[in-house]
Amino acid sequence: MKEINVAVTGGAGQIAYSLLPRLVSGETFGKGVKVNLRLIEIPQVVEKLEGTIMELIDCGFDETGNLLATADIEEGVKDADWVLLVGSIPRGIVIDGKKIEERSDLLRINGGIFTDQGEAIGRLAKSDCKILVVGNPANTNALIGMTKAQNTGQQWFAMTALDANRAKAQLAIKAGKDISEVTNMVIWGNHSPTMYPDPYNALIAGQSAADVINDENWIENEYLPLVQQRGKAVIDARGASSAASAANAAIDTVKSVESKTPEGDWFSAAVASDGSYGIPEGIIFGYPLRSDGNGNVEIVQGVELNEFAKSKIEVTTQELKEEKEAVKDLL
Ligand code: NAX
Repeated sequence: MKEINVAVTGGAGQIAYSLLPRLVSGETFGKGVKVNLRLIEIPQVVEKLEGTIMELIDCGFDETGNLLATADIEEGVKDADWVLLVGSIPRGIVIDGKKIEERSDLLRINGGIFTDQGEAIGRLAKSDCKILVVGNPANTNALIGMTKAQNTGQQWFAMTALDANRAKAQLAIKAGKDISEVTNMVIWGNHSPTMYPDPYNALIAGQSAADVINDENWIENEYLPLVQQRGKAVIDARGASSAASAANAAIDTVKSVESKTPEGDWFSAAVASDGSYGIPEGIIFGYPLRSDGNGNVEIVQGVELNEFAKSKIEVTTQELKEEKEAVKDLL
């Protein structure tokens, strides 16, 4: 059986609890591929992972390979084919008597984590390793990790697939169509409330979703805030942040990278800007992407942006530039 090595940080967290079984069940990397899973946690929590490992064994999947729990990032990412960086410090945590509420404090604290993790990945993971950052602030964490990794064969992504799935679902509901008919969704920019979910280029049964819905007021004043604030709405309703849907989006992203993108479609994730669409280089930006199914992912070119889109993209670009400025000493 072919074997691959997959490392996941935040292994004892709530997203991981939904994510891990699906990584080793054959669903994500395919039937007949053994998945060796390394679960990485902070030292205070790493013992709990023994329970998670017991449960993964008890699932009895044919594709489950070696299972390892570690607090040592180097051991965790050595020879990794995929690294899913889920772990991070949440907003609201108290550190040294101070409640961490400001995005700038969050950026700095998490930035410190991603410095070490990025360096270890660059040095020890496989030279064609793919890295998906889920932990927030995902885009800027990915920027820090990628910068420290200094390994140009490796590919870094920040997750916007949850936003894209949310954005598709709301279009389908509004249009009264099946979600399977919604394609070509892209989340431009940052995984934050400034993101721009693009209903003009999204298609419903091959036609612009905005044309199908034909309600500009709804799109601009209801749809965008609904998608942008969906994470908060879930927290308010559930008393905890999105976990099953976030895990599902991480799996969607891995599958989208690993398999050939259907003709004419694209998928959504944030990658290092190469200047496409006038976005400055040196930030991790949500783009429409295509994969050839052999590990090569490219930014789709030539997507038309109307004035509304351009104004929204300007705002999210500005936010990413400011985030970069806030962590510039870590880069
Ligand atoms: P939890 O707080 O349940 O779990 C996080 C886990 O990470 C904890 O067990 C913690 O001990 C661990 N951790 C912290 N620092 C670590 C380190 N240096 N190395 C290894 N593990 C470490 O959070 P959960 O609900 O699982 O969410 C995880 C992250 O995903 C958060 O940052 C959250 O904001 C982010 N999200 C990102 C989304 C996206 O679309 N990109 C959506 C969902 C989610 O909000």
